[in-house]
Amino acid sequence: MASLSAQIPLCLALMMAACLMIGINGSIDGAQREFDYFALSLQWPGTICHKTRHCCSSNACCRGSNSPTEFTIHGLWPDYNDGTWPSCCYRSQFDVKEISTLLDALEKYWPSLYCGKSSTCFSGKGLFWAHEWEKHGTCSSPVIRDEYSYFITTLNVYFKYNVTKILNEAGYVPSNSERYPLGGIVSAIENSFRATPEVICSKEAVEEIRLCFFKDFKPRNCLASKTSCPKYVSLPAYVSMGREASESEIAWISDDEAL
Ligand code: U2P
Repeated sequence: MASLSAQIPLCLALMMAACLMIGINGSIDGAQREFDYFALSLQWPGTICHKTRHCCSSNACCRGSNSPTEFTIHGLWPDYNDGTWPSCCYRSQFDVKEISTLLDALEKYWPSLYCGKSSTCFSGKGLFWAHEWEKHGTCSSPVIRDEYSYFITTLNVYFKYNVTKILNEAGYVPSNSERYPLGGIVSAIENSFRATPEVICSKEAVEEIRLCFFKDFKPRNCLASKTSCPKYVSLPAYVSMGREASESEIAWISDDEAL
C-alpha cells in the first residue's frame, strides 16, 4: 500500500483533472450549459451609418438610396438569466451554401453595417453571418440545431415582431431634429408585444433595440439593465452616402483594405 506522502500528490492530480473536466462554467467536458432565453438584437442603421468613415461593398450603409431605413437584424442570441451568455459552443464552420435560398432576405434584413470581416470562432475571420452563427447560433441547442434553422427562425421572429412599424405607428419616426422620451419608445413596444425590450444608445441616439423571448418564442421581458440611454433619445434618419452621394467625401475601399 502506498504511503500517505505518496497519496497526497496523487489526490491533488486527480482533483485538478476533475476541475479541468468540469470547466469554469460548471459544465461537464467543456460543453456550455443550456441557455435560458433568446434576445433578438436589432440595429438602427440611422445611428450606425452616421459613423461610417469609408465605404466598401459589404457595408449596407453604402447602398445609397437602397440602404436600410428600418431596424435590421444584429443577431439572435441565446442568453442566461444572470446577464451572461454562452458563445462558440461547438465547431460548425459557417457554410453560405446552406442558406443560399435565404440570401436575398438576409442581404436586405440582416446586412452588415460595417466594412471589414467579422471574427469567427474557429476560422479566424468571415462574413457577419458567419460570426453570428458560430458565436451565437451554435449555442441555441436544443431549440435550434443547424445553420439553416438559425437564420430562417431569426428572420421569422423578426418579421413577426416588427419594431420599426410599431414605433412609426406610435409617432416615433426617424428624424435628425426630434428627441423622443425613452419611456415612450419602451411603452410603445411593451403595449404591442407585452414585454419590456432593452434599448442601447450611442450618446443620445438609439443604436439597438433588443426583444426577448422564451424558448418557444413567446415574448418575455429582457433583463432590467442599467440603460445606456438618456431620458430623451433620437432616432436619426439615414443620411445618404455611397455611390449616389456625390457630395459626400466618403472614400471607397475594398473589403480587404477595411480589415
Ligand atoms: O454588447 C456588446 C456585444 O456583446 C455581445 N452580446 C451582448 C449581449 C448579449 O446578450 N449577448 C451578446 O453576445 C454582442 O456581441 P456580437 O454578437 O456583436 O459579437 C454585442 O455586440
